[in-house]
Amino acid sequence: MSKIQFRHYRPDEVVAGKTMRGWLPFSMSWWHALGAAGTDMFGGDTADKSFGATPGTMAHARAKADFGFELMQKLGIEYFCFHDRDLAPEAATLAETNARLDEISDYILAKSKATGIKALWGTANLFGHARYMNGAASSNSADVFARAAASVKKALELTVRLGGRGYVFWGGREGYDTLWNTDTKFEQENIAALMKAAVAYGRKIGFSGDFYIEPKPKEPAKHQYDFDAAATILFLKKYGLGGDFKLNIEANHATLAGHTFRHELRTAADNGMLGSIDANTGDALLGWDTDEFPYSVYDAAECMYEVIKAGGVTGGFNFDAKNRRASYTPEDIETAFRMSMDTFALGLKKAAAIIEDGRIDAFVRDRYAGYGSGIGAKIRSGSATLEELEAYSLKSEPALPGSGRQEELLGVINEVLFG
Ligand code: XUL
Ligand code: CO
Repeated sequence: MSKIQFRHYRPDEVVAGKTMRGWLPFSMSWWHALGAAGTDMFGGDTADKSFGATPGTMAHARAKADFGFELMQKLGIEYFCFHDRDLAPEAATLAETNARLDEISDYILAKSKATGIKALWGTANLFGHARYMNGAASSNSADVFARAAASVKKALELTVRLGGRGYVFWGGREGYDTLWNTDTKFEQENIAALMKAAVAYGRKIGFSGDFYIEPKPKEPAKHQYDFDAAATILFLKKYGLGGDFKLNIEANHATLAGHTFRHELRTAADNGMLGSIDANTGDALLGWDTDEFPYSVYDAAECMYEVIKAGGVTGGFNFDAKNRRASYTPEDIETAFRMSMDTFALGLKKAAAIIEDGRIDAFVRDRYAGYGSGIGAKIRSGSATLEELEAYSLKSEPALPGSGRQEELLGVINEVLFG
């Protein structure tokens, strides 16, 4: 029994015109909650995630599902995310692997029907097996490409079967370590080809949700093609995938790219591509993907401000987060979820309060007021020529633009957040 209880998360409470549950479709990640057991580069598992069964067996796959559904029910979480590999261990052949996935998805589907808990999104693990050492769709081996495509096909079928809202591509090894052995254009064309084939097959089997790319700049590859939201959007538009794809923005990936989480959310939203969120956080002092449970109310308020402005996400908030190595008990898992769900609930309330307060939005609106009439309106309409703008400028020198008032606005935010 966790000592942390919800103080802010009330699923049916209406905030900014929608219930908390509507703004925050929370999701459990199968790989972290039911898989990650504390192993790091320097030591093995600290947590026991056998759930009373032998790891690597189908009995263990079922035991994980049992624990996962119990946890989600206890927390009021209505969605889960999965890789094919999280659900059942890989077998010696593809046919056998697929049979295992059929078996476990029967088991999960029965639980889903009984509880109403569904998949938020599914994906294929195209980075763990040795065959993917040079990437999956970006591999130099056409046989590996074909095998990756077969896994995407199966993972799409599982996603549809388990009611998934979305399907994710995270290109862990879709990148390069040295340009001396890599044809980057060739590889990206192949990635686009696999995505196009996935869209065609997904639509054929009745998948009506969004496909997502989850940007990440590095780790495990030194350079990953889906570096950040901007690079990913360019790729999607270049290959004509923009209609079927949106982005799954992960907080820790944003900071790895040298951006803030909020920057990535804004970039996605500006382009109509804010699909889903992998809710976690990194550590400011560590330069890698620590996948911590998010706890910063400030960051959550910034996130929810962007989400409210965008009208919400079409996907959800997947806790792509794991307990710290030294927090190894089952109680710690439940506590982590409660703490982070409450962080986002409070962040939502605070973001709504910032909007309600109105000072920030009014300031931003007024900051661009010069574009409301005269030469500014002409620029906005796209009809101002360089000759015209020169003639205008010859008449008078521009005054300094208005002060950005950054410190004042930060004070306003502190006041709304903390009183
Ligand atoms: C890795 C990561 C993945 C994706 C799904 O950094 O975030 O777990 O979310 O493949
Ligand atoms: Co993720």
